[in-house]
Amino acid sequence: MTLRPFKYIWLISALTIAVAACGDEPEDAPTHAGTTDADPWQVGWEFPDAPQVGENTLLLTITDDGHGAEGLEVTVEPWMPGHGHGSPETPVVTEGNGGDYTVENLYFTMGGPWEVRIELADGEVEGDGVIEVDVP
Ligand SMILES: [Cu+2]
Repeated sequence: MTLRPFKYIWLISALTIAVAACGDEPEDAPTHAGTTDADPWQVGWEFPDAPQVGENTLLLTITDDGHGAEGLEVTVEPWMPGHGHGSPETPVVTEGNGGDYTVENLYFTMGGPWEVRIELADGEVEGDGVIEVDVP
């Protein structure tokens, strides 16, 4: 068996560079964002600022088959399933354009795993979805 040390040095260097690249996120990248189903709607969500204990803002983009869903009744409730409690504050939802909705006064009372439960209704159809948030 012939050892070729140079080959291994190269491999280790490549791995180091790959790991460093993973941790090097652009500063303006969304800190917490994702999508969730609220059948028949799809909900894109983003916390413009990292979720925290206290008051938070959450942006929702709700679509129906790729089209912005306007005029929905959107109800949002924070819930901590591990402790079986919600929040004393009621979130305020404001509709923007093209299926965008802003949720303000989304209040987490403590750190840990939370659910943001979302109920959508258009007068005929109802759908609900859950966003899971880990509050530091
Ligand atoms: Cu709790």
